[in-house]
Amino acid sequence: MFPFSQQGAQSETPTFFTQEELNKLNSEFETGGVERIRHLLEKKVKELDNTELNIAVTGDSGAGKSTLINAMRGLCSEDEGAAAVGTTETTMEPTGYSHPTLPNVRYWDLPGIGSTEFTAGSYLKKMQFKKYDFFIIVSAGRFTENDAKLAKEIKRLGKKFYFVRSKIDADLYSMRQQRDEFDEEAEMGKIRSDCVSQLGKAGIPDPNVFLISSFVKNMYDFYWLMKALADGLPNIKKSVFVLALPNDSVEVIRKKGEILKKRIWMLAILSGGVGAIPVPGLSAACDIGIVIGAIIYFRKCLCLDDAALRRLAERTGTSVEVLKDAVKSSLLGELTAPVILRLGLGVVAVAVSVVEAFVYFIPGIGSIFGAGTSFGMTYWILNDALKLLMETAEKVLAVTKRAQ
Ligand SMILES: Nc1nc2c(ncn2[C@@H]2O[C@H](COP(=O)(O)OP(=O)(O)OP(=O)(O)O)[C@@H](O)[C@H]2O)c(=O)[nH]1
Ligand SMILES: [Mg+2]
Repeated sequence: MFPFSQQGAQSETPTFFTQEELNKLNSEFETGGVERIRHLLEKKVKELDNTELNIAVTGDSGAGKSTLINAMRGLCSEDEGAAAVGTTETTMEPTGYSHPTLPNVRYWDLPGIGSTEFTAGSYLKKMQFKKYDFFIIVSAGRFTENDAKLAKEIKRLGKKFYFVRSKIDADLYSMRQQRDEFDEEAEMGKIRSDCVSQLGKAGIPDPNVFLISSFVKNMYDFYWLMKALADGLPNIKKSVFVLALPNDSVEVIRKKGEILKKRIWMLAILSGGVGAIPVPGLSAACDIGIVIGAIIYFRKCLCLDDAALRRLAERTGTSVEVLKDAVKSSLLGELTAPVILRLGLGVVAVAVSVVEAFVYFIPGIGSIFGAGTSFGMTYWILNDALKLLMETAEKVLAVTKRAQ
């Protein structure tokens, strides 16, 4: 078995590499050491940075498409850059909305097929179906014949689709008002089986229908929808999708942490060795540019960039300063050499166990991450930074939840 193997790793997405790439990494490392794998890692990091994700959201006018897009982007309809909600303007063109910090992730608001004269086939052609990674078909009530036809055509063209029954909060609320006794689970079950049977009659057997509220994301099927969307994507796209999720739960934050952690060893190799720049006070050189770049990227993915914090502060009626003060994190401010230096202080003491992640991949590589090496320095600084930022993200979540 090759040491760089998918099998040896602990989690479901052990690396960002295919088996073939892992084999190549191993043979290159065996023959030429770390210098030989550097270019392969550089290519992989670029690929991770450049991977695009395009998510199509379609459904009739008023179904809740724009609201869902905002919810997935972690925005409220009042936030700057949010998709307009509740407007009567219907554009016939797909409208793209970028993720607030990860511009390669785009959400496309498509006009409902019902508001066009097109057949499913010509509709999809007109909407440039090829560019989307998957489709979300939203309905605020019964799914229509059109929805089913569209789903069939999407499937025929080799893409995935997901049915979303929106505004479930409003439905349950009005039912609750009308009855003395109310069983939410049972009512949701009825709505679900009603959707399933309508779609079944229209030729979609056993569809999975997600009952969601874009306003109450911690209830109903919102989480399960996000999970299904993530699980339906191939390895790298899946990680991009998860990193683009809003930090609605500790679980999401931890999942993001796992994904970001897998980048660290690659960045450490890229930043170490020849060309590494010494940071005054650190025992070994490390490329401070790569370190700072990575921390900024971690902040963006963990919704800890200034714009995200400003939105949260506004929503909870506080200020960014108060929010930052409440979570007391040195990594939310300006990233200077002394701030980085503080992260590096524990390095010598802990570097002995630095091999943890690498033994699974390349035997022998652990030695280059040892105490006092530039690779080890970067590796530990970034590990520390990520750990701190994840703790900060969890604190921010707790503070904002308390304030809501
Ligand atoms: N209660 C509740 N209302 C929602 C939800 N999603 C959307 N709405 C409301 O439904 C109305 C229409 O939502 P939009 O997101 O604008 O719908 P749309 O599909 O983008 O509509 P068009 O742009 O006209 O095609 C707005 O008043 C939203 O506030 C939800 O999950 N729960
Ligand atoms: Mg809209």
